[in-house]
Amino acid sequence: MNKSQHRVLKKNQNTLLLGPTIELDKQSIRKASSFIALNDLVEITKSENRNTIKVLKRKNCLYRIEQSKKIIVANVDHLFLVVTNYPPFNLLTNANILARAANERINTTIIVNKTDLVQTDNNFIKNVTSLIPCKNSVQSWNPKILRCSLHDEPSLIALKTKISRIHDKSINKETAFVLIGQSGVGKSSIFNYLTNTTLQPTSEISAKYKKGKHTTTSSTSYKHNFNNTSDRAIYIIDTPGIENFGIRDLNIENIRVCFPEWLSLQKHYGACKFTNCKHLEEPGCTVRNMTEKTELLPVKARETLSKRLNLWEILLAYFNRKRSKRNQNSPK
Ligand SMILES: Nc1nc2c(ncn2[C@@H]2O[C@H](COP(=O)(O)OP(=O)(O)OP(=O)(O)O)[C@@H](O)[C@H]2O)c(=O)[nH]1
Ligand SMILES: [Mg+2]
Ligand SMILES: [Zn+2]
Repeated sequence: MNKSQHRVLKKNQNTLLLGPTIELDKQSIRKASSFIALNDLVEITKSENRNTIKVLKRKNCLYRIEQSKKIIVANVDHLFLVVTNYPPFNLLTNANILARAANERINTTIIVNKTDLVQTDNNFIKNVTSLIPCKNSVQSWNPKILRCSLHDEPSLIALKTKISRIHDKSINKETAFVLIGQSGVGKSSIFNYLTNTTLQPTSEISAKYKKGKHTTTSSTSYKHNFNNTSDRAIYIIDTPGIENFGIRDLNIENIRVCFPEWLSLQKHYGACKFTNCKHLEEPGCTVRNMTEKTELLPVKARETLSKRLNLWEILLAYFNRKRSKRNQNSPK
C-alpha cells in the first residue's frame, strides 16, 4: 500500500487535477467527484486493485445554498471579494458572500476593481464601505477595502504586496487565495495578472444587458512560488461569476456576527430596551436612536451607521422572505 497527500487543483465530472499529479482510474474520479471540493487536501491510498481517496479535515468551506448546497472551494486562507460598479453592484449578493465568509471565519479583503471607470467612483466606494463593520467595534472579523484597476500598475503591485505579506505571516507553508464576485467584475483579469499567465479567458461586459457574460465556467487553482522559495507556495483560485449567493441555512444570529457594532454601541450607550431587539421599529432601541438623535454622534458617523442599518434591514428582509417561502412550501 502506498499513501500520498495531494491538493485538488481542478475538478469536474470527468477530471480531477491534483498537485502533485497522480494517475487515477475513471471510476475513482467519478466516485470522488461527489464528495471532493476544489482545494481540498486529500490522502490517496493506492493498492493493487483499488484506490481510496480520503478528504482531510477542512479548515473552512465556502458554499452557497439555493435549491441545493454548492461548495465553491474549501480551505480558504484569504478571500478576495471583487466588486465594481460596471456591471452594476448587487449589494445583497455581496453581503451574502461576506456573511458566509464571516461565519466560516475566512479572512477577507474587498477589492474594488475598475477604479479607472467613472461608474466606480468615490461615491460608489462609500457604498461598498457599508459592507464592513464600523470602526471601533469589538470584532475579530474585519475585512479591508483595496482599490484596484487593471490600468493602474501601482494598485496591482499593492495587491501583490498584500498577498506576499499575508503569505509571509502565515504559519502554513501553503496559502490559498480565492477570487470571488459577480460576473464581469474582473476576477479572471486579476488572476491572469497575479499568475503572470493568460490561462483564464476574459470577455467584455455585455453593452446591451450591462452584465458579465459568465466567461469562467469552472474554478481553476494555480500554484505559484511567489517569492521563488521552493518549499512555500501560494494558490490563486479563480471562480465563476455569482449572481445569487444563497445563505438560507444561516439564521439571524449568524447575521449579527457581521454587525459587531450593534454590541459595541449598546456597550457604550446602554442596551436596547428589548434583549432580542432587531433594531427595526422597537421602542427604546439604542442603535436606531444613534442615527436619529443628532446630538449623539457626528454627522459622518451617523451617515455610516445609517448605511449599516440599511444593509441590516435588507438582510433581515431576505431572511423573512426566505421564511415565508419555506412556510408556503411546507405541507398544510
Ligand atoms: N476598465 C477596466 N476594465 C477591466 C478591469 N478589470 C477587468 N476589466 C475588463 O472587464 C471585463 C470582464 O473581466 P473578466 O476578468 O472576464 O471578469 P470575471 O469577473 O472573470 O467574469 P466571469 O468569468 O464572467 O465571472 C473584461 O473586458 C476586462 O478586460 C479594470 O480594472 N478596468
Ligand atoms: Mg472569469
Ligand atoms: Zn435595538
